[in-house]
Amino acid sequence: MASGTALIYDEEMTTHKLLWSDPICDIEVPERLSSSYEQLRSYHLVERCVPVPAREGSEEEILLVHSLEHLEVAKSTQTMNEEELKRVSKNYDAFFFHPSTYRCARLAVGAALQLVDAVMAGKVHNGMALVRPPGHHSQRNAANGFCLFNNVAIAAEYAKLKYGLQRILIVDWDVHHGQGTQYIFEEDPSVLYFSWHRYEHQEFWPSLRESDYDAVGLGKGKGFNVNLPWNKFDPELVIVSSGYDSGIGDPEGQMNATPEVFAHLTHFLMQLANGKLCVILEGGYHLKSLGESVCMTVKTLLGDPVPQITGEMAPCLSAVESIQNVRAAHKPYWKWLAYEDTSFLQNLSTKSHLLKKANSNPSTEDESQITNNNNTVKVERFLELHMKNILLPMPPIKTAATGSEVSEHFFPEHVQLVKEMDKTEIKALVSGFYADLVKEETLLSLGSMFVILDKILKKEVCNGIAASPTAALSAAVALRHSVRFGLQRVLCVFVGDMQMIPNTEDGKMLVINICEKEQSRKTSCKHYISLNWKEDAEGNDFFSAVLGFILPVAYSYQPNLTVIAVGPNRSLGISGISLLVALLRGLAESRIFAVIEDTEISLMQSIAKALVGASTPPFGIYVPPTQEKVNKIKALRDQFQQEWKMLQCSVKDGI
Ligand code: Q9C
Ligand code: ZN
Repeated sequence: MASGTALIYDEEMTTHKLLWSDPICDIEVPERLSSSYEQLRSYHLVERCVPVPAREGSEEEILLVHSLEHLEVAKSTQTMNEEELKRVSKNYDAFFFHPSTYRCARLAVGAALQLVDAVMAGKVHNGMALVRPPGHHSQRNAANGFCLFNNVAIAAEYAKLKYGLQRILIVDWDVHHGQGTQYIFEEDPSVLYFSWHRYEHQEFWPSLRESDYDAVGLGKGKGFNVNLPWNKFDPELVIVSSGYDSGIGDPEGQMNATPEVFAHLTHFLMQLANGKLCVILEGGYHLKSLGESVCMTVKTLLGDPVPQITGEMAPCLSAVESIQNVRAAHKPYWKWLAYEDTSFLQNLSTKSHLLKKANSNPSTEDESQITNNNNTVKVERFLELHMKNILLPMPPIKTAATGSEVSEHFFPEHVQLVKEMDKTEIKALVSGFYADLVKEETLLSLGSMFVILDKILKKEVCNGIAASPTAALSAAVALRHSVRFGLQRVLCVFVGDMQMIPNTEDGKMLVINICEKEQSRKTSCKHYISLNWKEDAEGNDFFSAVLGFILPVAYSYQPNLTVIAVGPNRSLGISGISLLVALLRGLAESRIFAVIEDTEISLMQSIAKALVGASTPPFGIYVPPTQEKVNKIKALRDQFQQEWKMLQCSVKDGI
């Protein structure tokens, strides 16, 4: 299996630059590339990546997407003087030519194709290409928004042609809508284009009607132009139009995404297409913010722990409204959305943007605007302090496991086997809590549990896995031990029959119990949630519960540690549990302790794989959940969305 992360950078792409004064274009500077690369170097990320050289994209490759005329115009600018360059540039919205622009744009295209080749040939798992000029605004016959050739679109066409792919997902998280990419694939059902972008009801550039949620694609491509993640299209390759202009301090996007947000976006996408992920740079104009965000992306691609997102975990009304609109618009095309309550669309008479204009409150507006054009110094200070908190001390990447039951080869590399504790030590540790429940013969297994848990708590390892003859007891002891150690919030996911539910009253634990049988215990407490779930025969409807309920609750809670316990009579298959573990790595700085009932030993290997960050196996054809299950999730959501606010993003029917 492929491993490693490719990094493509070629200094030559810094030669493209603005020769005259133009206040719209002057943010797209060469330093965007060079300083991002420097930042990667300073975090020692460059040396951890596989260097892949850029190359020139051929004319033939460019013509996969662009017209001959466009190519010829671009080519002709190589020998032009400044006056002529200025004149040609004026023909486009927000673009500038330099004599080296054509060469750089061909390198940018070639870099994207080199990345696709490295990933598809299995040389690496994933990778990132730092390129200029960017691509996603560029159209068949026009340069636009700093873009000459559409690097990502060409990469997708190339992958289809060269590798016979039939399903490619393009995710565009640049702050601007990639209208160029939308136009190119509008009628093509083999490429799903997902973009999220600042829109401001068409006020925000490129200010197009067709950037709205109701642009769902044309003809055969209907349903394949989306603004909503997780449609479960089961792509074979994921290409990211990776703009960082929604980042904090960005003069163009004027939004406030902190660098770790990009770690989470990357982490989500790494679960698709068996991890085949190509990240290609688009926008991002605050040099420091851009550099940090690029580093966060590359670190995540390398499999490092995912940093915690800070701040209030609650969506604003306007965000919820946008998400609901996209769901409604796509309902005819995606089975997943078939249970939507579209009446919501009409109910939107409240139109949050109108409300906001009517009673705009200056004080809160000030607060949300930590940044604007003239306090880039503040942003720099903020980032310096903030990133120090996030990156130091360097969290360990290792996974710990006990070696008693299994041989070393059983686990993927990077798993560290630990020694057990002796009985007296254990006895000392458990005395004081649950001591009466702990029998002599279970002491030993608690011992290995403690060794691993301690390593996690002391941050010697990132996560760990232990087998236990009584997983429920081990988990309960582990929870108590963690809280005693001083952790404020421990998320605990129980799968299977768990006799022993710890006391959650102090609010320092949140238990989500996934079990087959209906629980008698009433779930009135917000820190104990029972999710009654039995996977369907193919075992791939659990996705909806994970994304529609478990993750939003977990992200709202912001745990410091996640404990996952798998007991006997589990109602989930291996792939469901692996998916759960892989996605839970997005929380608690990836700190996870997994304890598995020793009758379920066949799970150990795949859970260990998910813990070290190896990609999850593909899920096969997606099966939408039954109406009964949808209702189940809906009921839980209604019950808990006031407490766990991220549930509001998936509120109303369906997922
Ligand atoms: N007031 C990329 O991020 N800005 N392109 C126009 C008009 C153009 C952005 C502002 C922004 C182009 C790749
Ligand atoms: Zn942009």
